[in-house]
Amino acid sequence: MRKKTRLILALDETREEKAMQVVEAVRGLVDAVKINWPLVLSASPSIITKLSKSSDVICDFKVADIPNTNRLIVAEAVRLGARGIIVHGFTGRDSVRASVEAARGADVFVVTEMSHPGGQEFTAPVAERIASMAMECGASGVIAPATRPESVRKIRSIVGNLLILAPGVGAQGGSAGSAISMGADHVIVGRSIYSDPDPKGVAERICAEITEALSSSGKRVL
Ligand code: NUP
Repeated sequence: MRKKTRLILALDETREEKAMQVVEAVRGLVDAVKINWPLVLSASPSIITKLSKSSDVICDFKVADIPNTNRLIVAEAVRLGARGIIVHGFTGRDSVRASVEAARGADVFVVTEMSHPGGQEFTAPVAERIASMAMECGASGVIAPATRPESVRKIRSIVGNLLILAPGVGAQGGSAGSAISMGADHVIVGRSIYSDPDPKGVAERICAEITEALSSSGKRVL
């Protein structure tokens, strides 16, 4: 996936017309658009194809099933134009491997620790095991919580050069700068951008924060 601004838009806006306006407003400021069930269910799966004509689309379907069902879901998402897909890791390595195979070169991102408070209950204790399993299975990257930068740091020490995408910035309380400083490659931001009257202005401010974090941690801005 492109690593230009390192910002990924989480487009959970369910009004399709409004969603498309937000995409237009932040064009050039985001490396990818991540969509989830709210928009896919309200607009129909063809929204994947529509968005993929102008952006890299990540389908955040948190696929969590037996290998055969994972394979079918991932293959359909890729057929519709997804450039990446998010799957759960707790289902085990056979399900994650099946997802990577079905993706046929598209990126598979595996959820480690979830960003909301409940993420500490069951996902945090197994996050590091899931991260190393994701590596073994050939995933392109993992999802780690911007709400707990220390967890991002731990996951980075495990996954080497795999991509880390960090949701939880803004509405959930996390900061883009801290997540990037702790080793995230990209931050995922939804409500703070699409619910704001000035999505472009918010995205610009987040991009500036990312650039600042990258330069103060000595990483090159690509
Ligand atoms: O652990 C996760 N936390 C999380 O928020 C894994 C995710 N995939 N997400 C998704 O990121 C969530 O479903 C939503 O689409 C987005 C965050 O949106 P917001 O809290 O910035 O509005």
